[in-house]
Amino acid sequence: MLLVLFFGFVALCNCEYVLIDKREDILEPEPLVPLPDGRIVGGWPVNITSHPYQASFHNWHRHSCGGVLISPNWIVTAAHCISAGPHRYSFRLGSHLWASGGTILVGTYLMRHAQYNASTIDYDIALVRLSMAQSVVGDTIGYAQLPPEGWHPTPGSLATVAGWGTPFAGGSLMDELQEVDVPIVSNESCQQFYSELSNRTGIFITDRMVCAGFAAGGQDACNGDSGGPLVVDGYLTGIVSWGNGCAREGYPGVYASVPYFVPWIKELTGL
Ligand code: 4AZ
Repeated sequence: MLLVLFFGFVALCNCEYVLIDKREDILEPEPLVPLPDGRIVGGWPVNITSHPYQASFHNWHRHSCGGVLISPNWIVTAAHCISAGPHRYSFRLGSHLWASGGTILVGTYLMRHAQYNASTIDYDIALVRLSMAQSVVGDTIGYAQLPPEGWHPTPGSLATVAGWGTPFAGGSLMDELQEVDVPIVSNESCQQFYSELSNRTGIFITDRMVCAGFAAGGQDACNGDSGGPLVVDGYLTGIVSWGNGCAREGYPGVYASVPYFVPWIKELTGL
């Protein structure tokens, strides 16, 4: 019944996001495409001051994804990181350790992009409105900078991705924040890398995605890094989304394209 109401609501309001509140807890989470795990592969530990906008997104008090603080009231993350209402989630900011330090925030509204599609991993972006405004704290908590409209990363330019993802299949999360540098790959060549997989799975590289990685692999984001930041020239450029495994030769990491979503983010947040 609630399910019917919910979909009716979505259909009627033609809204740009799906507001997930407690009522929708009864929705079955859509199955995610099984993705191999790993971590920030080939990276190094960093202090939070290198990424003061980096949040650890907790599900029942355990790190499950990354998140990015973009203003006093808003965190950006991946849509696939959210499958229930806000009561089970919290965010740690201002610490290079996901399990301690800094400060804990909670969200009042979780907004997955209305066009998010779990089968194609398209529109894999979500906004979280915080229950209380978070101001800048020294050099440990700050806001990521959104790119100006029309800006796009140049293929080949170096991007930095950060997170607490696990080190290998079946491994544990990293205690300390890690980062790694990976070059931006054009969507055209990324689609070529993924062509066989695309034909097999129906998951294509869309305009809502940006890719980064070395052709030979070796450095990449991985499971548990999802929702976290990819930064180019000081601009938030991507949100960790998916990939065929991690750091594999011929398979760049795939990110939600922040330049594509800047108008959507501005519209919803009023930034
Ligand atoms: C994941 O499962 C995931 N190598 C994130 C990023 C990548 C792969 C998997 C990219 O969250």
